[in-house]
Amino acid sequence: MKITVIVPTYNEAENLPRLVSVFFALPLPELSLLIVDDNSPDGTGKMADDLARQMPGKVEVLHRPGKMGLGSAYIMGFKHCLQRGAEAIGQMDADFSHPLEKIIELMGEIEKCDIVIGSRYTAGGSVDERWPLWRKGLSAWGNFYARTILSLPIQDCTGGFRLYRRETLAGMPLERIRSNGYVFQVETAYVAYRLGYHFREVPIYFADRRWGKSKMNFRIQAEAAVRVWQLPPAYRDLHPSSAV
Ligand SMILES: Nc1nc2c(ncn2[C@@H]2O[C@H](COP(=O)(O)OP(=O)(O)OP(=O)(O)O)[C@@H](O)[C@H]2O)c(=O)[nH]1
Ligand SMILES: [Mg+2]
Repeated sequence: MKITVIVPTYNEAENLPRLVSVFFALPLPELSLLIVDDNSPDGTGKMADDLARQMPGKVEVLHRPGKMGLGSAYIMGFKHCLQRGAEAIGQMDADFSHPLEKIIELMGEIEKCDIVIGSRYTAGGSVDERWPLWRKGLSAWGNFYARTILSLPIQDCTGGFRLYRRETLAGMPLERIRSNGYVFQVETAYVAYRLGYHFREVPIYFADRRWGKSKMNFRIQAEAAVRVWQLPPAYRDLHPSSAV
């Protein structure tokens, strides 16, 4: 199976080279990486180009002119992967929060469903004990909030470690997806749920970032709180037979 994992980056120079070497040390010759960089001031984009030159066919880079948010970076990446004929498309953060080796398990599960979620909140999943209490609470509350309002059939709807079948993304109206911060993960999960796609969750341990700075801010939180309520009316027309 030809699998491309998309990694959006903004100021991840301390993480990216390390991430690429750990990623390609996995015993999975069919994997490739697509980096979507937003003209990071710390030179992450240039680093990504160097890695792409060293690993042709394995690492590819898309550049955008400035920081435009996670959501639109993923949409651009999804469209690119679909055009290039990827059979499964993954997504992952650049900061080692997601356990890379679990990709093997995600790949096993994607045979049996449409979307696999690397999940912090399913049985066996957890978050870094170094996370301050407010951050743990916010993440758990955010998940409960979105999951309950939207009746989502998954325990972790805000996480960014996922694997989609090609057909799943190809069936989703990607041009309608508007969220830009982490609520993008909720919006894509909701669209998939409305379309009747099947989810599976694989428990993961989510590690706090060790290098680089968080991009989390109040604006991203506020977007999430409001956007969740906008999703049911925005996607009222979607049902299992309306996959595009
Ligand atoms: N291209 C692009 N990538 C972004 C943008 N914002 C965040 N990212 C990347 O998206 C991933 C998740 O962002 P993080 O800052 O780690 O967000 P988080 O995991 O919620 O917060 P921390 O781990 O606490 O920093 C990382 O790989 C970031 O570099 C953006 O505007 N554009
Ligand atoms: Mg992070």
